[in-house]
Amino acid sequence: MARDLNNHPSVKHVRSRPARKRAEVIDARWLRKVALEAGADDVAAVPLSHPDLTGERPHVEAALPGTRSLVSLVVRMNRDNVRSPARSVANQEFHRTGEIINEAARDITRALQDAGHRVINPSATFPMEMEHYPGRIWVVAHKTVAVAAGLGAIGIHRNVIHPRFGNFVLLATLLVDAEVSEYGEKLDYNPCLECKLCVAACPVGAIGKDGAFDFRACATHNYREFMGGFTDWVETIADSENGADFRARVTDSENASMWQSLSFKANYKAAYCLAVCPAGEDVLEPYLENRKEFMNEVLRPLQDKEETVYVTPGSPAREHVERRFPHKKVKEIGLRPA
Ligand code: B12
Ligand code: SF4
Repeated sequence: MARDLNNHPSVKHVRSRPARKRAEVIDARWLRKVALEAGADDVAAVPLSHPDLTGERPHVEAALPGTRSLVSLVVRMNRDNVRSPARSVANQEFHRTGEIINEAARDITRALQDAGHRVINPSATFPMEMEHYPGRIWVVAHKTVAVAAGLGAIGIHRNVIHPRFGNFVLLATLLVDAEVSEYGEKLDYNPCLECKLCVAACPVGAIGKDGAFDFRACATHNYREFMGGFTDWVETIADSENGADFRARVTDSENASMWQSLSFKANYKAAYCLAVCPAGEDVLEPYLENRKEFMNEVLRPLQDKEETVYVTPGSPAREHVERRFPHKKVKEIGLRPA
């Protein structure tokens, strides 16, 4: 038989104090203040009923039943870190910004919880829901939410470009069970300049001039040390006859890089599309002032970089690297699952 809770000390204590008032509607100005104080550089909310979020709804409702609004967060990255041909510098910038946005999201979640709301902050980056791999592993699509909330628009390279900060931003989303007093409006223009520098920079030709995206090419090279590439690396170990055979297949440098990714955080091989993008009011000036110099300082060093580029056998990516970047070393790998 269930215990009579009326005599439980916790229940008596809760009933003896004044009832907490939960605001039915979250004040948008309060939310903005809390978000900026927590470390976000921009924030906007959007109702889950927004027509652009139809595809997100079942995933959001599964993660937090009763969600009414999504709160989109933006945290800036330091531009020249992202642009440096020393990719350890860029990766550190991605990872640190990821930590900052996750911390900010968690702090805002705490503030909303303390104000009486049910609220969650799915990871901005990793971890994700790996039991769904190779399907949709992310809880909520931050780009889709940010665009619906008016924090930017999708550029040719399929990343969100914030009107001021350009694409040098990471995104996060909070799911909350209440309405917000003011929602963001979609931008009425796209900050993308259609300059196609992202198309020219991508080592594997993943970005089409028309905005088409070769997911496989990007995931094979840029994500060499993430899910699919890592699984291929393990399979190479399993397939090798002995140490010498393994060394013939994978170089010491590649193994050291994998060790680094496993020990610290998984490192991207490129992200050159973000690095070269001149869009955004805070970013644009050097490109407008002298395009040639901008190309020489930002685009060319990434194009000229001698590096190993990972492709799947017979892929358009393989043909692209060999034709456009003959000084880069092509390495065929199997992306798992195939
Ligand atoms: C899946 C994913 C990827 C995938 C697919 C990319 C993509 N365009 O969707 C891969 C692994 C290729 C990837 C790469 C990168 N990503 Co990513 N990624 C995500 C993730 C988890 C979901 C993206 C999403 O919503 N996709 C669905 C819809 C909205 O995207 P879409 O562009 O309209 O559709 C594409 C996908 O469906 C893809 N696709 C096609 N078939 C398949 C099959 C599978 C299995 C998958 C997974 C995808 C896929 O191709 C479609 C056409 O473009 C988000 C984090 C999150 N939780 O939201 C980060 C995120 C989008 N990534 C981000 C970043 C920074 C990157 C990289 C620059 C990584 C890096 N640091 O090097 C590159 C950029 C590649 C590019 N030009 O798009 C940022 C973008 C920030 C911004 N300013 O917009 C996000 C928002 C993470 C964050 N917290 O900020 N990413
Ligand atoms: S590099 Fe140019 S074309 Fe590509 S997303 Fe940025 S502004 Fe648009």
